[in-house]
Amino acid sequence: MVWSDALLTKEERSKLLGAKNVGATLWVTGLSGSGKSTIAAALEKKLLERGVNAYRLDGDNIRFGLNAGLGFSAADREENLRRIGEVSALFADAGVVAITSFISPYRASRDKARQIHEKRGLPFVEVFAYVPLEVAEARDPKGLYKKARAGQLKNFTGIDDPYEEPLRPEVTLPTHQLSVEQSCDKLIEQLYERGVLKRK
Ligand code: ADX
Repeated sequence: MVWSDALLTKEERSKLLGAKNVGATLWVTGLSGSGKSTIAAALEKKLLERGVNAYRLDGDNIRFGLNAGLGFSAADREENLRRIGEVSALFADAGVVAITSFISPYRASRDKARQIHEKRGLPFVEVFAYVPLEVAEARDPKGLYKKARAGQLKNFTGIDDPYEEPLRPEVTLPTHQLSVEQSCDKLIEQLYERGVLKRK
């Protein structure tokens, strides 16, 4: 099979769309309860309010649809993230700022998503939503840590399943020390630095 290229560059596409940005993916990774979805939702709103076309791909939501049927074994998580790597690259290629929020516990899966983007010249920003496990566990917004500790939920990330911390994330957000506002500001700054948002 042969890849079929568009007839325009991403700059030309952005110009024709009258966009204030070029497409990119912000890949937010972190433990359950680290604040990924909260930050993704807040950032999406802030970007849209500035007229930037942003769209969230959220782990919980995607598992209802595209990835319904996938569980939490290593193979299923890998497939979950493989698909999201591809889908986010399509969004980014379409000129959207895609914001993914998946635990994405394996370095190899995140690196693969990065490669897909870089191969196609699409900006990829790895964002580590960092909190110590104790903090995530104390937050326990869905009561899942409690279940995992009680042995009612197996293969729960951070308890009896691994989380491989990013080695060189472009942005680290210690969400127990930063407000949602401050986290969003850091991400917006990063988008300017990467040339995803244009300074006028
Ligand atoms: S990932 O590991 O494949 O990236 P994803 O982000 O899609 O995970 O889904 C994580 C969400 O699924 C968690 O926020 C939690 O609500 C739910 N969940 C259910 N079972 C597990 C589990 N065993 N480990 C982690 N999350 C789980």
